Amino acid sequence: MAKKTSQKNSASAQQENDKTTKLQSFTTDASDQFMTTNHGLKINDDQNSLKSGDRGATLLEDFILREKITHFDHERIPERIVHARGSAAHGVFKVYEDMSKWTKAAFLCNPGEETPVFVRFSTVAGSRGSTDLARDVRGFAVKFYTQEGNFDLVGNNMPVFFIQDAIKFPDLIHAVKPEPDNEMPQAASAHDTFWDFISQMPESAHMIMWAMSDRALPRSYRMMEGFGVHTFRFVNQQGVSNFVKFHWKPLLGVHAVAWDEAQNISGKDPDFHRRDLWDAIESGAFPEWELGVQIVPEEDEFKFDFDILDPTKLIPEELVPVQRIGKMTLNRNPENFFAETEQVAFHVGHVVPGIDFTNDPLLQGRLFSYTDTQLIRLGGPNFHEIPINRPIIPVHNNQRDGYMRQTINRGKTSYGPNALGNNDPLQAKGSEGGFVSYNERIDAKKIRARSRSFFDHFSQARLFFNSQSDAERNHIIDALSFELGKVKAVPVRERMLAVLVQIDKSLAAEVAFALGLHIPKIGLDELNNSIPADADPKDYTSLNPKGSLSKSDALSMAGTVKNTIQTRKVAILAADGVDEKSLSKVKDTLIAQGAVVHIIAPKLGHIISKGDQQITPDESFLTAASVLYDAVYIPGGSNSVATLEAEANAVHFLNEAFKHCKAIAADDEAIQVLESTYFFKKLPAEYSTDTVLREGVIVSSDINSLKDIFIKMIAMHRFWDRENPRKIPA
Ligand code: HDE
Repeated sequence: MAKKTSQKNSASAQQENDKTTKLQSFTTDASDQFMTTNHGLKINDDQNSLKSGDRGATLLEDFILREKITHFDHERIPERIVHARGSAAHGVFKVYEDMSKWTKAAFLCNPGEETPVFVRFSTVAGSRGSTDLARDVRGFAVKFYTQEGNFDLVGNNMPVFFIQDAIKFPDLIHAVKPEPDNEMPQAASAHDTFWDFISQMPESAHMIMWAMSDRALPRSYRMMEGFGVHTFRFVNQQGVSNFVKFHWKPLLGVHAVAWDEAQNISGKDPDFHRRDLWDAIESGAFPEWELGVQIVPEEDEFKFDFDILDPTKLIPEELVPVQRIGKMTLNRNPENFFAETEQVAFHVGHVVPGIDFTNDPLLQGRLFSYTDTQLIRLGGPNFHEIPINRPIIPVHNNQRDGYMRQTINRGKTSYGPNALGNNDPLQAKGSEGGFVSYNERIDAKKIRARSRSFFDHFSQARLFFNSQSDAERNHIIDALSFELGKVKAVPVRERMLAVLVQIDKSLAAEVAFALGLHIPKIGLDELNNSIPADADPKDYTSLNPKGSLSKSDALSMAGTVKNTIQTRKVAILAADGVDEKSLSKVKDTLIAQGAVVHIIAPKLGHIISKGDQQITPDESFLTAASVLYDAVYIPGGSNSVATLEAEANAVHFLNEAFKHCKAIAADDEAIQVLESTYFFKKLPAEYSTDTVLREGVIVSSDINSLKDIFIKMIAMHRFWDRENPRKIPA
């Protein structure tokens, strides 16, 4: 009966690696197969249950019905308490150069070696079915299936965190999740309990700047940075340890959408990021990131004006440059969402020899949480046997049994030492690849307290705010005004203003204005529960304010990669009578440069061009929306132009594209469509390439130069200056 055993994904461009090949033995494909019960019995009628006569009751005997319904009743498992909504992909990682000077991790020492990876991106606060475009931190969890076991780099798209100590994590998450009495709001931090907590946690000030910035609204998972957040250790063969921070740098640059756009996308396509990742991989446009490391020698541990163990601090790239040491490429979509994306279990404690932990108190707490959470979520101690979680190398130990055990362990002994079983499995010495914890000296008193070196909560929040472009800074102010505006309790808003004023007076003043409030005078000790009673306010400043940076360019997205239009989505608005030359010249050039182009017409089916060609639109104005595209072009052709001008949806499309600061191009013949928009009056009368590149709108009869400039405009991504003087809500 088994005519086929397994089948690969449809897109041939997708790649296999050691892990995906191993997964094949667990995959099944029903093409050309008979339907069976879970026990292999062929089913002859899956439409009707077994009844006592035509109109009689269903018989308890119907084991086929019972099996089917019982399995269905048990299909759901608990969603992750955080990071419930996610999307994942397979890929590979390759190191550029031998890193053995710093670490003995074999996958970082052999430039020829390809290490399979599985990467899951996520939002944090929302449930499994919530929108991708929530204002939120994004998870960026990478499982490396190395020859020495799995290494999980369980990071986020922001380099710092809200709290310094793991003991506050349940409070943080209870505060941000929907409120417990009415389960509102979903996937949003804009509510009383979140800001009530944050306003009393000044240590979250730095992370709040990130979360209120456009970093919380990525254009794509493929266009965000990733960070390991904590300081880890690299340990080399000689046992020498250096501190290390991990970074992921996307080759397509770091790009965001506007807040108004994000809210619209949430309605038009809540799966926007999931679809974007899936489509890119299906089409062979494989997402790529470089792995970066910042390495700090042990002897430099105390040379910074912050504590490198404090997860609310980053190491500015200006102080310790990020070395790019390898590349990750995601080149294959999962076969099955539940089996892979949902059941994958990451753990910050999955390390390989050469990578070790530090005493960062947040990291230390995480080392406990990740196994614990899988026990309940995946239902028992054998979750490591789920195919996606298995290492690519064999597992041998004396752990046995438990729910859903799959491995059939041979032999009598499941203990050690054992003489009966030859003492197998053997312990591996360090020289044989056994993991040996870094020999850190510990000599301390047991205390329940916060180190004073963790007390400066505002210097890096200020550094972040000061490092933003004008537009990015305005977006932070708008985001805070929005979020605190949604808070009903005025004392919470006021306490938050008292925190913001510590970061930047103008920031606090602008938010206070939007809220119609004055900035209250509240002492820090009233704001911060973790401050000991004997604390002195001078403890809450930087350890070395004079040594601090005032600006770090790496913290702004303004200077990111802007030289490619690869995978950007461009809409071409057209109707019957469109000039096919004007359309195809631009379309073909954009596609040749790697953009995704959709023709959008008043209705689906086909349109007939000026030269009588039949063109099939990809979307109609009903199914498409400007917020799902990065740029828009209107080709010539008088009939098409007249139809679009009269089509309210086409004009709305353009108005929205302008409002969200996107590149807009029109054939000279199509200018009358632009004339119907609200922004036409704002455009400069005379054009030069310079004005066009500043404004992001081009109208020209010279299609050749139009397409070249349009490409530059799309590469720039957004023309945030258009928001000035801040009359456009975005
Ligand atoms: Fe997590 N986190 N976390 N976290 N985290 C989980 O583990 C936790 C933290 C991160 O795609 C949970 O398997 C504690 C920082 C990602 O499957 C849970 C603390 C960072 C993912 C958990 C933190 C992260 C998780 C929920 C404070 C960035 C999704 C489901 C001490 C460096 C992984 C699960 C995936 C998931 C606990 C803080 C990243 C409950 C206790 C900081 C990307 O174990």
